[in-house]
Amino acid sequence: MFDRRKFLKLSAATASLAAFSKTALAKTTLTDKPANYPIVISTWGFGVPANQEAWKTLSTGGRALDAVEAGVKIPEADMNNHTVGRAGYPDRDGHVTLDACIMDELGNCGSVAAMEYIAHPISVARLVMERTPHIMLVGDGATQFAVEQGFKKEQLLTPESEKAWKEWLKTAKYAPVMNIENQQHTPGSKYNHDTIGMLALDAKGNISGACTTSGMAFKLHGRVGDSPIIGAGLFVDNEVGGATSTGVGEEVIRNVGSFLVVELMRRGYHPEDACKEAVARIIKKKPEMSKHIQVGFLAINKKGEHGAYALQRGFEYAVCNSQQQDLIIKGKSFYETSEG
Ligand code: SD4
Repeated sequence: MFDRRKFLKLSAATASLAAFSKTALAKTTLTDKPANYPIVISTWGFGVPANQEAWKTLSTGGRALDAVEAGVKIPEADMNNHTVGRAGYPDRDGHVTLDACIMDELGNCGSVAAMEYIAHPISVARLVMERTPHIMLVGDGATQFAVEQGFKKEQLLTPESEKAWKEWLKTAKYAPVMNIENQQHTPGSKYNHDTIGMLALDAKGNISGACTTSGMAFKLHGRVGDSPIIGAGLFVDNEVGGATSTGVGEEVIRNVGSFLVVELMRRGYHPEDACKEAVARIIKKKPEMSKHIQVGFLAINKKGEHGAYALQRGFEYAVCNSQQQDLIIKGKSFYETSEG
């Protein structure tokens, strides 16, 4: 909860931010509104079944950490989802490499990146957090750790993904051009969206988050995006709230996007305004590129207030609480007129 006196002191000290945050502050409710939790939110419409799975834990008094892990395992296992988990599209060499991270209310976190052959990277990330002194394992080391922990090693390249990859190879220039995927397939196209980022507040008001993806389709072998990077694709702070992102990870990493959103909320920004400012930073650094790529941020504060903002139209997020378990909210965007 906000301490009003501390908050005002902090606002005064951060003069440069204060001017910008005037509208944000006006929107932030500092009164004792009843808290809106438990609640779980996640990126994109396919977050609905993932949220509903998380809700089984949240609605029975379970921990947010367990909820988000169980929730994102739904799209990870979905054979029709080609951007998360086992049916994800491969990189340009035909390898399915998965990225995921998880973070709890105590600031513990775990992550795996560019991991092959394991269908549930989020669960491996959780075990990195709980059973090793490390935060991040990558590539073969991540796979080896997963196998040692009892995960099944399997070929993840499905016949459908292989077909899509071979189709892409017909026209792909085999050159390491940054974001070539996005030049060929517009933002929000079937190839390049649908990372799931999930944030939950449990009945105690504790927050956790999870983020999992197969990354940009047909990426360079070894490429890692924002999704497994704590602070970029996901960040939670139990004093403030949490944020997650989807879209072109390079631009999110460049701006340490999710950390930025949480820090803005710490200064009193409403979640939507914090996401909007993070999007503005991306545009400021890369104005031309920003017109042609998609990045979306999603955030929630400790009161359960949530919001999102994206570069392009078409971003949406799913919300689940005691009132409704299948709500989808359209995110606002900077380029309102683009095709999402
Ligand atoms: C990445 N952010 O690997 C992920 C991919 C994604 O919409 O979200 N695409 O950069």
